[in-house]
Amino acid sequence: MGKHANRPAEAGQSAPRSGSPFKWLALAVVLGGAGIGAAIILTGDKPWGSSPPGMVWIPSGTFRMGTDDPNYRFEDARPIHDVFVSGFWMDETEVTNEQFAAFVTATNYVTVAEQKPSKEILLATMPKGAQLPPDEALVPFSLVFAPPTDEVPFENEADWTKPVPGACWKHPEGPGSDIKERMNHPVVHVCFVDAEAYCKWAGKRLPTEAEWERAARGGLEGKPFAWGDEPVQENGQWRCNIWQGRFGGKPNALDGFVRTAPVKSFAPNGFGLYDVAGNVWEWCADWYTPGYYAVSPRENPKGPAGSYDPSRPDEAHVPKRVQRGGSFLCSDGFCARYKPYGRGKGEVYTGSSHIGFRCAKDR
Ligand SMILES: [Ca+2]
Repeated sequence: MGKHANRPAEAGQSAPRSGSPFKWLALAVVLGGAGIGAAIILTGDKPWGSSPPGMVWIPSGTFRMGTDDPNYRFEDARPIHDVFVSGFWMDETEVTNEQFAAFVTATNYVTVAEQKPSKEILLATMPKGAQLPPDEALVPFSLVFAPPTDEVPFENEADWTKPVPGACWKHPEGPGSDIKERMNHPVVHVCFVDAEAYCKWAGKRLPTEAEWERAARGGLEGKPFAWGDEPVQENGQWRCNIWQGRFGGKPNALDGFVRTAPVKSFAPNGFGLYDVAGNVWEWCADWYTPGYYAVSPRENPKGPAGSYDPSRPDEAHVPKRVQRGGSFLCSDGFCARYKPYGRGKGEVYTGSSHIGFRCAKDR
């Protein structure tokens, strides 16, 4: 026991008396601290107040990013590495036609697919050796999924997507098609540049690839699917909008959808996010390189300084951003990248009928 343990209060110092306001102040501090502690346990680091409309809070945390899945389609998702991601807001659904229409109405924005292609952009983004088309051939167009009548190699996209003049977000299959009955479907035919423009208008931003994967995993560790371990189909019930059967021939859309599905058609993941598997690919903010995981910072990685895609030597130089989540064209038989660790990539001025996005927002 210390020598001053029983020393009386020195002159000029009054010991706290029963009923002193200091005691109640101390009690308030203790209880207040306990309350804050309980609130942190109950809500994570979610900001106080209501959530931005249509967004959910993804709490700060460290997760295991990437996979050791032996499928060669996931070679660029190795190695598994720990990544810390600060909390952020994430759109619970892909941006819908209705939401994108509101943006266009407010801003008169014209998407890249609705504009005559510029020669400068074409020169920067064409595969090596490709010839610039004649000027009269430079008309607005986008790439539309054309179901192949025969079985074709999935890897050769030209066999199953066709450039369609006039195809754009309002006319997803080209002139004559519209979105009147699809206002709650994800917007498509939006390139990276269009997605960024929407985000800026909405006061949001595209998620980083690490944020996207953290969110898509729904708080689960090392699971093969956004919903956990259960197979993608059980008793005829599908857990997401992907492709069924072989690729080619008549589509057999056993999940109910040959192309896009209305958002929220399938159950959300553990964080309350819908359609992080399948439906449409989603643009992320990061440049794409296949080897990034080996050198990635372990805290809030933002991607490499530029892109490089050696899987397509003729277009390795073409600037590409990451896409995530897979689309209605994925299947375990060919593109299995609808899994939460699957990585995709695309040229920044090119959209298509199976690419959309969702937004993130800082606290
Ligand atoms: Ca489907």
